[in-house]
Amino acid sequence: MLFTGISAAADAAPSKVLLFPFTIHAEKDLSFLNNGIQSMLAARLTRQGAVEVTRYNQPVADEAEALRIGAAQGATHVLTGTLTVFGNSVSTDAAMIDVQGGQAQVRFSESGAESGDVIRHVDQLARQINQDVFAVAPKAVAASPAVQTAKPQPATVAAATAVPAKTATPSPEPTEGPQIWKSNLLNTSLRGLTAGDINGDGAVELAAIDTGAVYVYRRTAEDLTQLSIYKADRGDELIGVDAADLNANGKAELYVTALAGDGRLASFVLEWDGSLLRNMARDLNWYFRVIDDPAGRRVLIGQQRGSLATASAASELEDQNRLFRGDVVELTWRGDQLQPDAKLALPQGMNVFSFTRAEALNDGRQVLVGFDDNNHLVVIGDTGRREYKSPESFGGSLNYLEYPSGSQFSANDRYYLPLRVHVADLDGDGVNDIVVARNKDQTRSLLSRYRNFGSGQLVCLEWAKIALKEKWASESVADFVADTALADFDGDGRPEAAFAVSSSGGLLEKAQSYIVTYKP
Ligand SMILES: [Ca+2]
Ligand SMILES: [Ca+2]
Ligand SMILES: [Ca+2]
Ligand SMILES: [Ca+2]
Repeated sequence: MLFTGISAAADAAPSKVLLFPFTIHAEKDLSFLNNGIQSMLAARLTRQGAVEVTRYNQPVADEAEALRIGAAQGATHVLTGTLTVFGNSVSTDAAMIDVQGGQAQVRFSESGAESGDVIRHVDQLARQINQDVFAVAPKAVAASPAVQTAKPQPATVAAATAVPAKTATPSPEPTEGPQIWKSNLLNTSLRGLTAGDINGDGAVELAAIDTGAVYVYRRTAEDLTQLSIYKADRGDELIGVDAADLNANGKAELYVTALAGDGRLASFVLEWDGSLLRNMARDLNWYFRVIDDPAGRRVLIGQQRGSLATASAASELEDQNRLFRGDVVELTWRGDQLQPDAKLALPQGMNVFSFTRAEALNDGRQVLVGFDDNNHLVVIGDTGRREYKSPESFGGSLNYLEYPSGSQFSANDRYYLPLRVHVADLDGDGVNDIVVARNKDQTRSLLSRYRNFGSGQLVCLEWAKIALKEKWASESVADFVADTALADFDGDGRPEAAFAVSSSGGLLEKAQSYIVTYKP
């Protein structure tokens, strides 16, 4: 990987902290905790132009080894620690060592009676380092724009579309091909996937839906651990799931779009209450989607569903349009009510599911990127003009809404919901990437009735002056990619991609799914 030789921050000679994964002594595998610890420490210690934090992704045997690596990497400080968990008791020990002098400037040792105390310890550790090493009073830390106050995780999740990596901090990762993690097989057909810190422990969880339930999983070294399940009301069909911590309590809510048996929307919102997913709101006539706004904030948008009860003699297109009624609006909480707020200016024919908004062309402008009815990627500029349409198609889902057919041959037609488009800098080169799934099928139109997918893959694209060029693609998997999500699963400050692979669910096919995380 190449770096520009001189960074703007070099004049101020910032401190460079090399942060090592904590060594964890425990009866069970708690390595996932490192994600949370590292993101918390990085978020709390980083100060623009003054303190740079780089994560090293290999644990070290002792402080001497950490010092050797730190010196080789040009770090001014190394930060190492251990976490010891026995039953319910937990002990956190850490050292912040000055590389030049080889002396510990902070030695931290705390114990607690429950595993949640780790978060408090890490918070104290960061505060002590800021005070004793960088002479920053706690108040000044909170006021610094470079430091996220209190909750590190929402910031990490928000990084899913932001444009970071403008610093010259060298990436600690070796560039040796993608890191791919695959879950065990799940005996259901997943149709939606999202990620966020759902239980507020500082680490990212996965949330997935099939038609009848919401599942929350923790990603462990080689498996998924199911933390919770929420069964939808009988007869309801789940359409989509998104995560965002809009009420800012450190726990991402799950915004679940659901269709009731009578054809109305019965969408709902869940939040973790410490032991289970609690319903915060229900029976809402909103299709939900979470996107990022120009400031990198997670924003909930929604659109209502029209009435399909009466079949009409109107044209097919009008019937299809009745699936989505009115404007796409931002939704915000007022008390315990979700209320429509600012309206989003969208070109004709786009609905709440068909786009994201980001600096996708890397020219400083926020543009809309989404799928047209034939699954071609389109880029819409601020004037509403289409600036680009991909010659080939991407996306493709088996998730559809039915509407009364204009044809005499069938009662209902299907509108296949578009897949997500993500914009983020996945490889950390300072240039935004566009990430989408590509499922290969025989019938490509969103309006055709039957579909079957033979293969699917994840594709990363980058704007190259006149067109989107393919930067990399995952290997193709049999079956299809049902949904995708971006989140920082390994806690290095940059998002990885996750996707759910489902069997197409033909008559003779057993419903099966698995989840993959993919780091290019
Ligand atoms: Ca979590
Ligand atoms: Ca929340
Ligand atoms: Ca990039
Ligand atoms: Ca990451």
